[in-house]
Amino acid sequence: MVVNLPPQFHEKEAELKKAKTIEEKISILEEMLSIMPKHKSSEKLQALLKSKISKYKKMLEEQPKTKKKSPVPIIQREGSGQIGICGPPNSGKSTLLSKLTKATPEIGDYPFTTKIPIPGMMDYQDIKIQLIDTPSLSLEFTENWVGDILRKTDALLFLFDISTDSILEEIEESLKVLEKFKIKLENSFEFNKKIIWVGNKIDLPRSNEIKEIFYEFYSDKIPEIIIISALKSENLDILKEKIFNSLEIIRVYTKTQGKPPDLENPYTLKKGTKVIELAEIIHKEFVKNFKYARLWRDETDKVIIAGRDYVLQDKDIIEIHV
Ligand SMILES: Nc1nc2c(ncn2[C@@H]2O[C@H](COP(=O)(O)OP(=O)(O)OP(=O)(O)O)[C@@H](O)[C@H]2O)c(=O)[nH]1
Ligand SMILES: [Mg+2]
Repeated sequence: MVVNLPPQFHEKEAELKKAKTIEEKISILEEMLSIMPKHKSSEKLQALLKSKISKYKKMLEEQPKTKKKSPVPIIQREGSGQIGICGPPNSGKSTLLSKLTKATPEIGDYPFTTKIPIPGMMDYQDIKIQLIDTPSLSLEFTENWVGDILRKTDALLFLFDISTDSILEEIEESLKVLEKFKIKLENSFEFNKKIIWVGNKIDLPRSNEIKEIFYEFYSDKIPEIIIISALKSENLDILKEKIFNSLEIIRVYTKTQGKPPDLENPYTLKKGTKVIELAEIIHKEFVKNFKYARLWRDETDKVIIAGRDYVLQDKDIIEIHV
């Protein structure tokens, strides 16, 4: 039987021959199917078109996905606090991570060496603090997931090169990225996160002169800056203390009656935590039956008798009585 096909059908047939992508072919074939007359005599042609469509759809499914989205890295939180190391390209972020932790990030004398976040654990006295090395802050290249990681940290360590002539431009651009990430507030020098400002590469001769330029522009905005050499491990002990202080945490050691305190595993708590809040963390029963706590402070033998609302301090030793 002869099938009477409308002229648009033949136009589409011509288009189909020129179509380059599978998607285009499918869409043209579907159009052809919709415009052709549906009756007994066209059944064969309909079936042919349908089988072509399903063949192309199958090809499409089997095609390797070339434009795979790169997975967003996730960092598992560990230790007593989390610090994000961020800043302009080539400032020494990865070098610093390698000096403060056992991590072995790639270090290069060219910008944008670091492509993925690298965590490492820093020992600070008897606790561990997680540091995360991140790709440098650039308006053009930094991906949004860097912002997600930085926003989740407890504080940021902003590391810049204090020996480079382009210090002001570099800091300016990084700050714009932090603004884009909603970490810096718009049109003000305020941040919704604690920032530790660190100038690196003090071992290089130009650093003394350039440090003055930095102070001229930023001393009224940034009250405290720590100057280090990551490469030569200069001032890293001071920096570690600042990192610990930025977390605003305290360590409290517990003891049971008649036994020495457990000095190995302190509880790390937010500054301002009360005795009863620690009791609740240790065991719910302690809250119900709490009578008082015996507390030792400042490494003296003097015993403090503390009630529920007594505010704990770093390095307190506590014995809870129920
Ligand atoms: N002189 C000197 N060079 C340093 C210091 N810290 C890092 N460098 C050098 O600076 C270059 C960049 O160091 P990286 O640690 O890779 O810097 P980064 O900030 O991680 O760089 P990106 O990941 O590319 O943003 C390397 O050649 C380091 O050896 C320092 O304190 N003094
Ligand atoms: Mg790096």
